Amino acid sequence: MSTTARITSDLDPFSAEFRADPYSHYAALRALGPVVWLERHGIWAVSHHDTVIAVLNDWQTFSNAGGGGLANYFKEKPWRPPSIILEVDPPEHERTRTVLSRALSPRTLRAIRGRFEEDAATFVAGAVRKGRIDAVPDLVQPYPLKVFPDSVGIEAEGRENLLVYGAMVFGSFGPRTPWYEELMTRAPAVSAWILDHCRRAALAPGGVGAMIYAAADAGELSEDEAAMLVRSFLSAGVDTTIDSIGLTLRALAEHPEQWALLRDDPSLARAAFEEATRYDSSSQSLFRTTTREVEFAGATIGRHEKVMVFLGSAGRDPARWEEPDRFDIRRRTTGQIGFGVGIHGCVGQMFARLEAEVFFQALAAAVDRIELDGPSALRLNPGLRGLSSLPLVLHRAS
Ligand code: OW7
Repeated sequence: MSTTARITSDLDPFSAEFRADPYSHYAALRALGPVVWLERHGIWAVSHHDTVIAVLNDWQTFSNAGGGGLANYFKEKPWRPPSIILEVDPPEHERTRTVLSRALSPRTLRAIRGRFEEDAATFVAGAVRKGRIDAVPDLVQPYPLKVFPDSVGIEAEGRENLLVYGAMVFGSFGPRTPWYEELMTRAPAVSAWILDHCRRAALAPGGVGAMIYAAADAGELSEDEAAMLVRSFLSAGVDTTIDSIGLTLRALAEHPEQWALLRDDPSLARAAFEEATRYDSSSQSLFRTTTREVEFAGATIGRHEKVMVFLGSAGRDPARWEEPDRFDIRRRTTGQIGFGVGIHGCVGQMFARLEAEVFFQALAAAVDRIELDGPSALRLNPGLRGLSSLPLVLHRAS
């Protein structure tokens, strides 16, 4: 018989207080222990850098087939057919992952970079001309919302559906709140638009979406699987990059000396984004579901239980990072896991890095100084951390 006393906490990672200042709550969680039972939701929390990595590397025990969010697909019906890359384990995962990795490979990125540069320069020029902006609607949202669907090969009309759908996908990672139920009243119409745009005929030739259908033509996927993988692009490709670019911009605006480093040496753009992904990742947490009872880091976790894994806490763990709460774009960020790690580590991370690198290089070339022009606001989605507002004044480079 096991006599392990479980460490419990009444912290609610989905509460407004927690989300407003997750980092102080992570410190409290880490102090309680590497594995803590969150009694409010009946789930386990893993918050230390080393144990987060251990969970993510043990896919046999900590499965993705139980769903990417709080909902337990071993016990509940999913809100949509599960993702065939995120919400599956090997061996099924291997084939779909291979196709998506190839579509998002360095060769694709080399072909796309020039268009990213043109679009970034255009959006940055517009924002600089305006000077006083809300950076979220004026700059941070429009750029990914153009370059990502352009790359996939989605028509220009109706792209706002991508934002609503993304909100649903990541909203579904959290609890069933009134906010979620209200959002989901739009699910039938928005899902129909999304699925329509996942069809072969809806995708422009030469795009990343068409590359998925080329894999179907080569016999690697069925036609339905190709549509489901395009759905994964449209689920995970837009909000994530909007939020991570927004949080990076805020970190730079709040640390003028770091902005000055980047402005004086735009080759630091990639490093700045990487450090921001450690410091304030748009993906703060994700879920695994146990396939069996397991002894893990001093706790006995039962079979088919949900484990909430805090990437955002791993990035601030003082056992791994020196002065973890300091934003320092010259830091060595090796070991940064804001994109996750292991077989489900973000398949689009090179794409996201390129988008961000090009964006911050364009900004560094055009802007001398960034002035905060009021408080920023977080957006209310339990599955992603990001901003709904970031008032700034951009002072142009002379
Ligand atoms: C998908 C955790 C990021 C995701 C998120 C949401 C949806 C999907 C993947 O990965 O549909 O594959």
